[in-house]
Amino acid sequence: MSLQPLTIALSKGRILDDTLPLFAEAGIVPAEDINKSRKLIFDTNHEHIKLVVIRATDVPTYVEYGAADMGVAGKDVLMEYGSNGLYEPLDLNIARCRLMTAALKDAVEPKGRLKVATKFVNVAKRYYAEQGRQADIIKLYGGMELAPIMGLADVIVDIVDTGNTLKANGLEARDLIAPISSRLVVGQAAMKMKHKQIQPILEQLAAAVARRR
Ligand code: PRT
Ligand code: MG
Repeated sequence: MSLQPLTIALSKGRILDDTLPLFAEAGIVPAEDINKSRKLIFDTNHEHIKLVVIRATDVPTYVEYGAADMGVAGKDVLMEYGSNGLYEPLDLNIARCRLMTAALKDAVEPKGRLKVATKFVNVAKRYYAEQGRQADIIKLYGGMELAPIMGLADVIVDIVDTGNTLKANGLEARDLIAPISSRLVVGQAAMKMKHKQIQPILEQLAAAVARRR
C-alpha cells in the first residue's frame, strides 16, 4: 500500500536552521541541501514526504487552508495569526525567545494612552486589553527598536533573546507577554484525512525533542 503524499511547510530564516537538525534526528532529511538551493519544494528520504520552505508568517496560512498538511512556525507567529483552524500538537522547543514589551531605559510610562509600536498588532491589542490599558497600536514591519528613540512610540512589543539588540539601542525589556518556541502545527483536514501518516511523524519528532531534554 503506497502512502498518500504529505507536505510539511517549514519557516525559512533562523527557525529553519534549528528545524533541519531536529527533523534529521527524527529521520526526515531533504534530498538536497536546502540552504544551497533556490528551490522552494524539496523531496526527502521518504518517498511520500515533501518539504516546502516559505516565509514564517505564511506557514499558518498554508496549513490552515490545507495547501500544506503540517508546518513548523514560531509561537509568536501563531499568536499573531490567531490559529483557529490549526492543531498545535507538539512544542519543538527550538528557536526559543520571549515576546516582551520594551521601552527606553529608565523612561517613565505615560499616564494616559500608551503608544505601542510593533509588528505583532493582534498580540499587542489583546495584551493591553487584558491589562485594561488604553493603547494605540502602531504597525511596523521591522526595526521596532527605533520607534521609542524617534518618539514614534512609548513602548514596543518585540522578540527578545539575549537582550543585546535592546541594549545596543538604549532600550530595556519590561514585561513578558509570552515565552516563545517553534511549534508543529497540523491542519484540520490533514488531521482527519491523513492521520495514519501524520501520527508516526509526530511520534518521531516528539521522541527527538524528548532525547534533547
Ligand atoms: O526576516 P523576515 O522579515 O523574513 O522574518 P523574520 O524576521 O520574522 O524571520 P527570522 O528568520 O528572523 O525568524 C523569526 C522567528 O524566529 C520568530 O518568529 C521567532 O519565533 C524566532 N526567533 C527566535 C527570533 C529570535 N529568536 C530573535 N532573537 N526572531 C527574531 N529575533 C530577533 C528580534 O526580532 C530582535 O531583533 O533578534 C533580535 C533580538 O535578539 P537579542 O538576542 O539581541 O535579544
Ligand atoms: Mg529577520
